[in-house]
Amino acid sequence: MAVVSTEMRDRVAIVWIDNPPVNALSQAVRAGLLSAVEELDGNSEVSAVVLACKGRTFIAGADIREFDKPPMEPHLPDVIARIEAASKPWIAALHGTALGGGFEVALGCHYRVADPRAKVGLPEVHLGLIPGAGGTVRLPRLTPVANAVQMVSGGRPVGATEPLAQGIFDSVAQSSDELLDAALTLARQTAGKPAPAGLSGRDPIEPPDEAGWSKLIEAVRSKARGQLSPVEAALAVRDAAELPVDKAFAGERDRFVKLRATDQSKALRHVFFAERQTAKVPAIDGIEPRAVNKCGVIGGGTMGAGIAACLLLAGLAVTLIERDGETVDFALKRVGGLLDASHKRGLVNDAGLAAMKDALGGSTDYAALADCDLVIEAVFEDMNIKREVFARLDQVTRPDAVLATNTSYLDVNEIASAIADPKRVLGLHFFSPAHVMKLVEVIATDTVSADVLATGFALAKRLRKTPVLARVCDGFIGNRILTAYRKQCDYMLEDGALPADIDSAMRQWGMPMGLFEMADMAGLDIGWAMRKRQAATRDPAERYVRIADKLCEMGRFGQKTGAGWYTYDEGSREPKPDPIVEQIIVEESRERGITREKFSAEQIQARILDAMVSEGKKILDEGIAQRASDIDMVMILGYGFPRWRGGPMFMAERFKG
Ligand code: 3H9
Repeated sequence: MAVVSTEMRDRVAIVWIDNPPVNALSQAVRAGLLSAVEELDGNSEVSAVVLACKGRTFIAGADIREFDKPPMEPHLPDVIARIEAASKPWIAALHGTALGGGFEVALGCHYRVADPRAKVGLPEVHLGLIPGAGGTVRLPRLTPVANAVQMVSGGRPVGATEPLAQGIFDSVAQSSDELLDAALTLARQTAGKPAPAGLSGRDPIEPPDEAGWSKLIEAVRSKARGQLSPVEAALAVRDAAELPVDKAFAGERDRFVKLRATDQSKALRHVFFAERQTAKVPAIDGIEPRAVNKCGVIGGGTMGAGIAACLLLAGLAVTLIERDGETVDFALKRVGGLLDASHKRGLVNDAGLAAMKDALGGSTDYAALADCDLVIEAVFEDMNIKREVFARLDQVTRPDAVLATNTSYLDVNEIASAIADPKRVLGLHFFSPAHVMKLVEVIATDTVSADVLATGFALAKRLRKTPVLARVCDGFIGNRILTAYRKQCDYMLEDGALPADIDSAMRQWGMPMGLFEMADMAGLDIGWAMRKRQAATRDPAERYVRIADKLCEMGRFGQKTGAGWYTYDEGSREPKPDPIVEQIIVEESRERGITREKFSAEQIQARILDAMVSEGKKILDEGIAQRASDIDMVMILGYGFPRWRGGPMFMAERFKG
């Protein structure tokens, strides 16, 4: 079956692209398109051309897999230029997501007709690139320049009804079924007339003045936090608005080719495929997950409420269990508040919000979970309490109900052994806030059955999260690496660094926040309680840094007490370095007989990365993670590791030796 074929409807030719799964612009598609335009231009029977795609989407872009290979002719910019120069009008019929090179092909066409649900966008920045086939030049000639800057530097696809889509579509079909007819109607209206001038022959729309440009580009730069491509994308649009069009095309191509060779783009391409790889688990390949409609959540604290909101937002019914009536009411209000916030942000409409609130119930009685398909426990991190909860669940739930714990580091095998049939127990480790964070670690116990594990993955997908498989160990993948990261930071404090040195080095590295700022936000008391519990079993030979304990002994628990690693002015969350903390740290080094040495930001970053990588390697060797790229995804999605660096394991592999 040819990836590009032509069908005649009266005097209109429909050029079909059929290259599953997403109609990417492989060499065969580009070659097919080029010969179609040549052939149809020379065919006097044809008066207009509709370009449409089979399957779930219009062209979703260049074939990303080809970026690591030598470029092959015909090149996309030439194919698009040829379409734009066609003697007959070309009409793009857009459905699904017309992205990157796909949208650029549509911009080369003379008209664009859309399915009401279609989205168009230039997401190349997410791959560390900018559009490389005329997108930055043609888009600001179709929609105002400021909109074009936002679309190319932000990368977010837009639908027909969004203000950002202004000017992009010539018409929007009434329904998906009517898309082809709408495109054919437009084709007939234009039939016989010469193709109108292509976008590259027009003027840019509403270009900003010098001050406007500085403002636009600065806004992009500050949001990019060290990533190159968003800024390059904005600069390319500026060139497109200010330079002759052929220079703008050449400049765009030049930036694209240079960015394609950068470490950032290689890292982001790695992340693109790594993110899709996580759900590939041979043990559950072809296994049918159990049906999940009704869920239970035990515990309505921050985590439990977030999980409940996330389940409701995905259309599932939730019964929330708390210990007394007052706590149930409080927890339900908390969940309601999260749903209201989603409604306010436009993520849910009025009817949806009402339906979700109807689907939420609360109880103090575990018997209310009798008809649940799946229950997630999110109570206090204490093995005895968790085992008690599971023993109670064993009595009330259906024998085929899946039981999950949201523990972030406890032994899930031990939790599972609290029930008669441990095959139905697994870990689902959400990250806070659970209804926002994309990561879920799916923890496979030694006893879990394949269909229960498959249910965990299917649920994560339904919640639009990225599931990563981990086996049981203290902290699984993410928290185990975080512990190694934290230890390294503690060592550096004793060896000569201060909290602000470390935090600022990690911010420069691209982390949204430093470790000590994060600890102050989360509260130092929880970790302190855990360290006290572990004191008896701690290996006395292991290096143990006492600074955090000393701060806690002084009642410095972080932001909530106005002081922790930093100090905070009344009502402020702005961390300020505190001379008292410095004094404690310096004294501690002296007591340990350590001569303090200054660390550069690069040294701090290198020590932290090394710590993450060496823990990651152990995690792989022990079979806790399936693959190195899964570890990268955990660190990126759960802990703010900069996406454009590709994750610690990618960096170790790329820069080894
Ligand atoms: C570009 O266009 C550069 C140009 O400006 C200039 C060129 C000169 N290539 O995501 P899914 C695979 S840059 C190759 O699970 P969904 C994907 O790996 C490109 N493969 O589906 C997966 O494979 P597998 C700009 C691709 O329905 C399968 O397709 N475009 C590509 O959840 C299904 O994908 C983009 O950045 C590709 N372009 O989402 C768009 N796209 O089954 C990237 C997908 O083996 N794509 N695959 O795991 C997407 O955002 C989503 O795939 C899309 C569908 C929204 C389209």
